Amino acid sequence: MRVRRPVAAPLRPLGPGLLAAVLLSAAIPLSLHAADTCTSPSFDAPVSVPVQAQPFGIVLGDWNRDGKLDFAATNSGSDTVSFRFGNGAGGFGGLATVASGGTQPEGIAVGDFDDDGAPDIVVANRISGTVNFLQGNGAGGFVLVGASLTGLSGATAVAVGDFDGDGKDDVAVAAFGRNEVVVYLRRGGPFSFSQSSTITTGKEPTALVVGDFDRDGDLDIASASFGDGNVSFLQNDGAGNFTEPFGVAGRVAVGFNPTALAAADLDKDGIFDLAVAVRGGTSNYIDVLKGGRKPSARFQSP
Ligand SMILES: [Ca+2]
Ligand SMILES: [Ca+2]
Ligand SMILES: [Ca+2]
Ligand SMILES: [Ca+2]
Repeated sequence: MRVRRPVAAPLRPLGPGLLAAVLLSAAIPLSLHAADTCTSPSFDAPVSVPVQAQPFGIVLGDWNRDGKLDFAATNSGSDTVSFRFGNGAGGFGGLATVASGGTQPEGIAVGDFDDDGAPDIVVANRISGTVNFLQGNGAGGFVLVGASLTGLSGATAVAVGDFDGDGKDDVAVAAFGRNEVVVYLRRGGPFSFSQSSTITTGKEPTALVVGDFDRDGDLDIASASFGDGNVSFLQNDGAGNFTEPFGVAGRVAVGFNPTALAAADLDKDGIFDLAVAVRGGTSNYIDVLKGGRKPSARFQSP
């Protein structure tokens, strides 16, 4: 099915995280519990929280571990990441700005890459084709880590999951310019990774989302390809090695220029579904792809 955008709001250049939030708000009723009688969900006027030039991606986390959600945003025009700290009432104060380690940071995700329990940040720098890490100290401070992942032409999206089940967070990168998703497993010390899989996807992968889409207990990846308008299912063998089991035939067409993905069990059948933001032409819709049952784990056409 297709969920039309409920209002004719112009699309601003939102980052993947923001767009994912929009996706889910469009797809899921906003009632939080049975007693909620809200029938016409609405939002107050926005409160603008300054960051730096051309913010693109955003991720939420509790950077200073005070129990209140904070955010981090990539600033694609200033090659930095901005951290702002929540007051628990929807306001954000404080400001820390850290270099992204490359040029035109876009994708951003959170993980713990040094096993200290404090959240760290991973950033995809599109023009430099690098993925860089910002180490959190658990008190709201972040420093750019020297080690990086390189050679990732057009790195535009990152996703984090423990793909091999060893308790250490691993990283998947969408390399837009290579038409590939590259998976790295953390091995050894802090911020040390080994490449495990390189999977050719559709043209220009631009968004990733992680979930156990085939329900076999390990984390899989869905990848949206901007250039040819489809979504690939990338299956984990449980050891962090990925393949596209149904190949080109298993890709689901979603329309011109998908830009963002979100995964949740939207129809409450116990299987992850996908919501896909489609930007191209006059599309202006969100595709909802229902997850299929085993053995065919591909997503169903919208
Ligand atoms: Ca906090
Ligand atoms: Ca950490
Ligand atoms: Ca792992
Ligand atoms: Ca799985």
